[in-house]
Amino acid sequence: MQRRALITGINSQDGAYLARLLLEKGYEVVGGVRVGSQGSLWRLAELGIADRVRIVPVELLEMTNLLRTLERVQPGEVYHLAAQSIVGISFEHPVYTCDVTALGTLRLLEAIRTINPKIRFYQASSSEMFGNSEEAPQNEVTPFRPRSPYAFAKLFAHFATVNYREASGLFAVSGICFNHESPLRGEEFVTRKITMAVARIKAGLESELALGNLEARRDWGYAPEYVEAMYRMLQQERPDDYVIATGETHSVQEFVESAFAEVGLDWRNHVRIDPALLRPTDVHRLMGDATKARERLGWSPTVRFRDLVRIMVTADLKRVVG
Ligand code: G4F
Repeated sequence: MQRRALITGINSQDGAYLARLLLEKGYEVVGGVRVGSQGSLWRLAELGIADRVRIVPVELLEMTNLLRTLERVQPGEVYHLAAQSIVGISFEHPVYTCDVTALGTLRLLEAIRTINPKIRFYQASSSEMFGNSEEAPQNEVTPFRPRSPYAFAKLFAHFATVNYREASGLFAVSGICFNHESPLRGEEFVTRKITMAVARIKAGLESELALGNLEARRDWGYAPEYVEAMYRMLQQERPDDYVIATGETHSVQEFVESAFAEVGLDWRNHVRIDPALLRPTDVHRLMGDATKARERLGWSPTVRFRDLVRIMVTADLKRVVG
């Protein structure tokens, strides 16, 4: 029988790449999007799979909708990617962020327990949960020190997943993914904001890029490789949690330098620091240790930092100048 997966947040970067991967593996893919967000399916269109997935409305704030959706779709696997995932915005909307990202996950777990506890569940956890960890690199046993409403909402969802696995016996896994980027990343995140600006500046459409904290360091990987890890986590014999990361850390400034260098420009002539873009509390340095994923899932990243910058700048140049 054909396997059926439900992806919440299929309109996101990861949702689109995961949908493509599952389709390649022969799955029937059903994608959940919020009511009113149907217009944001451009990523599926870019990957050429928009007409190969079934879209259903999924509202994480509404328990009855989740119950009905699971009853109707009857998925074997649920990949829960939907969230209020913009860290900066979570400081302005902490309650909404927690309602969607923390309680929304809890509602979904409850719905799975009620409708069919055999459904396999993937939770998109985040390296933001480590916050300003004193340990580096961070792995599955590193203590969490969240620094934003987004991060503590994700932490709630992470432990809800662990608890439903332990207390209710669900096949529930949590992928603690470090930052992962691609040409399908939204411009509200720093990497894509930079590469899009580089393309526009190179094309003469703009001259300046306003940024916040250039010193923050992140472990940036390539999103299509990260969705492969998500898939593998749900195919294991036993459910568990995994860190997914490259093991390298680079500053925002290094990303900026590399992106401008790709098109032969000096970033110092174009970048302006805007204090309004600084967060009340930021995470200074993230670097993951994905040893467990390598050993148990056979997963390791191949796209390195410079490759990632090049892929993203090249794609945005193509978008802007054709
Ligand atoms: O690209 P960012 O917004 O990503 P952030 O906050 O690390 O979170 C992303 O990765 C997480 C995984 O660790 C996900 F869970 C989360 O959903 C999201 O995908 O910011 C990266 C760094 C921050 O330190 C930020 O302060 O870049 C800094 N930054 C500097 N100027 C900026 C800007 N970030 C944004 N978004 N916009 C700026 O202008």
